[in-house]
Amino acid sequence: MSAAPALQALLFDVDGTLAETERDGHRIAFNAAFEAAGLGWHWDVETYGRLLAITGGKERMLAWWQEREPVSTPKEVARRAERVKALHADKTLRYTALVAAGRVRLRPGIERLIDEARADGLRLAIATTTTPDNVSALLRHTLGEDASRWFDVIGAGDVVAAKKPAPDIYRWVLERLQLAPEATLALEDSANGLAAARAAGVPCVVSPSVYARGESFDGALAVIERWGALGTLRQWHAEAASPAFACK
Ligand code: XBP
Ligand code: MG
Repeated sequence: MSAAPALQALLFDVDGTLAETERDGHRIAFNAAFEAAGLGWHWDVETYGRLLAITGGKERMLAWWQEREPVSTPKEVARRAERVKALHADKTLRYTALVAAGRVRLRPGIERLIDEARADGLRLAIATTTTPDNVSALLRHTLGEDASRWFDVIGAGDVVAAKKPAPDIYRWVLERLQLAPEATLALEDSANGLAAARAAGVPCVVSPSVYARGESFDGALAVIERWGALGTLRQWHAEAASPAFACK
């Protein structure tokens, strides 16, 4: 029986994991951008929940638009992508303003977990689909001015072409950390996030966000209601490499 590689880094997802950002943050910002652009679109809570299956704000808007008014010629598709890019830039400004106004709070237990991990000498990283500006704003306005510097690597948004559930963002982060996936542990809130971590070989603990409750989390090391102590995460990580876990 080979020993589990020691845990060296925690890889945090952002939306739904660090904070419940979607319903009262991103959704509000998308709707405000739609209104400002005079599009006559509105994503209610339920519609937005359905659209979250598509990761990435630009991709989500494009899928919505395509659903309502399909286009197919390369020219139309390119023109629409440009429009969505501008719309998304406006949405990002609106979202970061909401974060700066204190409208998004960390999920219970996250700050303590980060404090414990730093005190314990673990490395921290972020692997997210959301836009880099959103990550900086969230870290600054919840954890403090310097918080971005606590993370050795921040992998976010378009640095990879394929967003979660593709493993690319996890691979991108692991490469920069120069760590094997087994030496890390991902913290995720959704089935798409879990799939991305697992496809990169990263063991993953899930604490479902409000929109993700009811999803299936097969392959997770553990599924927990709220983020708990680092000691428990360490224990699950150590068990992950045991033959007993492999047989589960
Ligand atoms: C969540 C996402 C993002 C956000 C919106 O990412 O899929 O698209 O909903 O952010 P994760 P953007 O759970 O990986 O943090 O509009 O910036 O894409
Ligand atoms: Mg998430």
